[in-house]
Amino acid sequence: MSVLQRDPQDQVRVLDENGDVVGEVPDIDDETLVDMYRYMRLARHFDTRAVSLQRQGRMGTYPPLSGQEGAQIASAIALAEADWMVPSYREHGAALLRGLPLKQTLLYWMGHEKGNQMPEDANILPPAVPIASQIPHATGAAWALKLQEKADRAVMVYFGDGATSEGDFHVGLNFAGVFDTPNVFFCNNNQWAISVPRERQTRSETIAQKATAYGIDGVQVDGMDPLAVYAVTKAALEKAKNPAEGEGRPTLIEAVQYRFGAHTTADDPTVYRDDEEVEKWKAKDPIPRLEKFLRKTGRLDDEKIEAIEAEIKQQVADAIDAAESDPRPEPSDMFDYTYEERTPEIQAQYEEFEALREKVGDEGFLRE
Ligand SMILES: Cc1ncc(C[n+]2csc(CCOP(=O)(O)OP(=O)(O)O)c2C)c(N)n1
Ligand SMILES: [Mg+2]
Repeated sequence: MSVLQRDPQDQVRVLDENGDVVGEVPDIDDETLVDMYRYMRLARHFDTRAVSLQRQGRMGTYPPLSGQEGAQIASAIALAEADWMVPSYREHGAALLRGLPLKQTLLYWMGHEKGNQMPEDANILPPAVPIASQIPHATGAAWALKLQEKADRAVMVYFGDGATSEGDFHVGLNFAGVFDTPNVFFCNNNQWAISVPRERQTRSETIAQKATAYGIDGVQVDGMDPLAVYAVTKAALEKAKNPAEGEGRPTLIEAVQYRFGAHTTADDPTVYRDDEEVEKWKAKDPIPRLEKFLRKTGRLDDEKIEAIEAEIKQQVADAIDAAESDPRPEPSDMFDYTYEERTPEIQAQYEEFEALREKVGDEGFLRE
């Protein structure tokens, strides 16, 4: 029986907090398991360095992902090469697995238009900041695949718990249900939408249960348990592409997790949540959990971990060097990439901007 055939309240788990097996371990080879761990460590290290760059004034704003590595990496590993990923703004780890270099992610948050240019063969859309706007895009992309008779590819879209209160969430899921599109809707329920807690977001007991109203499958998974996330995502992707007789293609996954850090570097979470709550969730940290499992099962030891640590430090340092040695963008670049030709409004804004730039100079823009 598929891991998806269950009550939306019945959370899928595979590993407990000590890395002991409490569910069904998915079929996944040793190399991929170690890779999963390596990418999770890489995402955490990247995150720490990115926050520090912002604090040093070397980057604009940055949304941290620590705590969410299990959900991001394990779900992205489940994608097949031809599938598509539609991210929000926090999916730096997942995007890396899709082939978006860390340098690009850094450029994006450094305010460089180049950071929006996705590699052509990576099957990934650029980050979406307007909350939930990417959900109908993902449904549309999946519908297009179906119309082109390419529904052997799925589209997985990430969004947060807060996004489920937006109209776009309803539009995307309702359409997917009616048109039976090859979609996986992956909700990273990290308990907070900036300072708004999960219980102020919806009266529903779970987010997964919202799927029922759209006539699609909904499943809740422990989002800090990478093996459970992998199992659920893999099953949902397979069903999207190759449903059994009478099965619908789309699935809503609610990955229950926690963001350890601030919403973005512009936020101070200590004003709206207690340290105690943070500590409680830190005990569920996906990285030590997978590490314990891999050590206990003989797939990882001190020596391998040291090699991984050295490798990821170098990889992140190289990405930072590459991003910082890229020539600074032209300030007027921001007017150039939304439309093929500037609209009259954008042209007027551009002219006003250039006149001001002429008057105060680029240094003047940086003064408060
Ligand atoms: C349409 C829209 N409204 C408001 C905002 C401001 N905003 C940015 S992030 C955010 C919270 C989103 O929370 P959630 O969907 O849970 O995602 P998370 O940041 O927790 O990953 C809000 C309200 C926005 N970007 N877009
Ligand atoms: Mg959230």
